[in-house]
Amino acid sequence: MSLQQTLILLKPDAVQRRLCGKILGRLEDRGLKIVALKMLKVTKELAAQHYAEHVKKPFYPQLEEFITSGPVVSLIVEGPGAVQVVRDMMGKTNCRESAPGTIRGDYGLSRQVNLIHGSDSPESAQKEIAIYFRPEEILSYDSTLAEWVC
Ligand code: RTP
Ligand code: MG
Repeated sequence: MSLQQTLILLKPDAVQRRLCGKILGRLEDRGLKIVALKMLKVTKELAAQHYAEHVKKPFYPQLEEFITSGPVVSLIVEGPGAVQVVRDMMGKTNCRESAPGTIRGDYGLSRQVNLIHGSDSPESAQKEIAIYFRPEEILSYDSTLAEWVC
């Protein structure tokens, strides 16, 4: 499986509920490597760019209101098959239908207020990474200190 990068957002509910540390911990525990990370407020323009496929859907006004309602944490993680690995860790869109052991299944009950976004394909990942990060914000590094930590 090839090394992939994928775009993750810890949505406003994750920030407001102080769950970012737990969610980032799960991603790191799985072995995914954080190569970019920042906090920002999603504007209406950014929301429309990110969720272009949903802009015309009936639920978009609520999605826009939610995703622009407070700061998010945006990050890129890297790993073998990272796009699908993260999607599997997230669970289903509706938290109530998400299996225990997934992020949405363990921390959420809502269909819309669902803690985390992850790119749904390698193509979406490339597009979303370019929306949220400039190339110089994405770091390339070896984990040479890992042996010392162990
Ligand atoms: P995301 O894009 O945020 O990672 O979530 P997803 O792939 O699991 O779900 P998607 O279908 O792409 O929907 C994007 C976000 O829109 C909200 N949503 N509300 N019927 C509804 O009320 C509805 N459907 C979707 C959710 O916040 C979902 O994550
Ligand atoms: Mg999606």
